[in-house]
Amino acid sequence: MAPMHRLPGLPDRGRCLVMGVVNVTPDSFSDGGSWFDPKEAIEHGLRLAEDGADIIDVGGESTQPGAQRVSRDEELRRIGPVVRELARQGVAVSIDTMRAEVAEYAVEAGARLVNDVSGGLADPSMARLVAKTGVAYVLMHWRGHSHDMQSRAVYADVVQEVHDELRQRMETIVDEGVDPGQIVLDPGLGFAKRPDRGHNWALLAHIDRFNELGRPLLIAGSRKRFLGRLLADTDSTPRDYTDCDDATVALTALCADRGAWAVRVHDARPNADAVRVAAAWRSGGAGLDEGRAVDIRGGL
Ligand code: PMM
Repeated sequence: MAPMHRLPGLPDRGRCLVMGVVNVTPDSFSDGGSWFDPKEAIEHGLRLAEDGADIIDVGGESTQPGAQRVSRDEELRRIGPVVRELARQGVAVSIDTMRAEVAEYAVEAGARLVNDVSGGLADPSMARLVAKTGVAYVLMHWRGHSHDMQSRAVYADVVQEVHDELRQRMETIVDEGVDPGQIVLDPGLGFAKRPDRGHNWALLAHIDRFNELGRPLLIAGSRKRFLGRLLADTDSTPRDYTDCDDATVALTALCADRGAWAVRVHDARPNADAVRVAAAWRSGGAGLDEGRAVDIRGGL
């Protein structure tokens, strides 16, 4: 069984954590445009926390396949008020950014986790910033920016290559001064992974291999295309992401049972239920008083 990990500044609830997504973007894959207004984004973050999300991940740049980059100033304008207000209200905020300057601003505004989908490759200053602040850091497997990442999804053995590339990135940022205890690893479902080649399912089937790297794992499959493809109609039309939340919950339960540290999801409540079911399942009921919840609800 994978060990439970403690990360600086983040909750430890003895179970898989739920990270709720707030994309302050007009163009993210599943919630782009929904919370583009800062007030609505803040309300949405608070609602996710009330629904049981332990961490709220705020992003100002879409990374869906084909997406173009936004400027640093625009990214700051989008995430600034949202990070600040959620942190002020006691929420554990994660900043989803590839830019060290944005991460620095967010950490000063109260963010407790830097979620970098590029694993430090997009901005050479990122490792230094993470080392300097001591903040927890998600290092995701990444092969290039979204505009052409799917052309880089060429693997002889996807599990081995993602594993080795993650290990190498981890060694590099540790050489640059990051404490290994700050690092969370993420196989990067959907990022240079092709739904029609089974890459995402191969990675999920081998979560144990990634646990062997000795660091907590974040898994982010919520509403992604490989789920829509799995649930395609008889005419092969992929199911729309709006109808993939039940599949996401199933994935959450399986990842939590396999020892994932956290899952990143768009809909908090059913996934918060799923991680509690998995915790009880894993423990065989140990520590559960009759009639009491597995643990206190996260959030506020
Ligand atoms: N995926 C998206 C955005 N941020 N962060 C991590 N660590 N891992 C991911 O797989 C990941 C991420 C894209 O999904 P969205 O557009 O639904 O937010």
